[in-house]
Amino acid sequence: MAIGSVVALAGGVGGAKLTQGLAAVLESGKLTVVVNTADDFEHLGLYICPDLDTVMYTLCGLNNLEAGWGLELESWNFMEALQEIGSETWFRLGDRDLATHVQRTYRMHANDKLSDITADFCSTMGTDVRVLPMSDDPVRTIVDTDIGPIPFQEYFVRLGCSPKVCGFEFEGIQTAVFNPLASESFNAQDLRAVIICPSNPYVSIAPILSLAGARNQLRNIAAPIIAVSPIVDGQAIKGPAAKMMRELGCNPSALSVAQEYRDIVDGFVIDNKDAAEARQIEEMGQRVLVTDTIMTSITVKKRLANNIMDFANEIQARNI
Ligand code: FO1
Repeated sequence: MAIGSVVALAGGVGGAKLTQGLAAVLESGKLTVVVNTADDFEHLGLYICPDLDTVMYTLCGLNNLEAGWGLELESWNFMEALQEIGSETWFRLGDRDLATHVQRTYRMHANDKLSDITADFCSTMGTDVRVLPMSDDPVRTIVDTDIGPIPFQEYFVRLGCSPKVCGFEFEGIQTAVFNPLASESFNAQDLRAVIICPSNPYVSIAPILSLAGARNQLRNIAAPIIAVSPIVDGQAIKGPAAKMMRELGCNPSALSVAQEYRDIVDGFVIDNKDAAEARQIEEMGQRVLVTDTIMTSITVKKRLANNIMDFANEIQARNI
């Protein structure tokens, strides 16, 4: 059993899987997950937080494995009824998942903070992991593409990531405040490691690191910061990260991801398939762990989480 607290930065599915492994190997109550909220949007009057919900549902063992988002044991009566009355149906909200969005929207209208609503959901759904939105203020990713700027969910779901990407904007990032609870967790006396999960570096992790003060705070903490590559063998494990990299003129590789994080990361975790890239990453000043990073079962998730914590201890011991 690992002693001390750990903070993970996460986006959707890849991040959620690693947090599940970490939650299983760390002491109860010692994991904080800071989650990207720049994918959030208002749809049909509802406040939708895809990454927060994916992390929360996964940690509670309630996630829909088949879809990769939403709740297990889902039914789709609401969507069918929407279709019958000629409403938009490109973004699919399951009947059970709908309850989360309705309750969240209801509480947001009553001026409750997203952090408090998320904490209440986590406690009622059954996890002691502290799941924190990166900010209580709205930040929205706009994808700059060859056909113009597109709000993130329209790009991702409605257009199936087909437009060619030329950049990203995070609307609201200048005024949004980095969640003070996240900031506090970086300063915890017993902090053992900060882990950047295998999430999309451009649209999941970059919004978190772009909040005023977040990147600087990370540069100054004593505990090791370890990132896990979301790219394995030139492919994203899930999602459009590799396609985005190619379109931005960057080779899709673990090495390219390591370069994105070079100013903050002490250790970088790559898959066995990318072992040949280890030397170049080490030459950039990062320590490298080569291991199995494809999380196909809870056993692999736990093994990866344990390997990352051992790696963090090793880095810490050498830095003392
Ligand atoms: N992703 C899809 O590809 N299609 C959907 O219809 C869809 C619905 C959806 C509903 C609720 C939710 O929380 C997530 C949903 N997602 C859907 C996933 C999500 O939009 C993306 O995977 C993330 O934003 C990227 O991390």
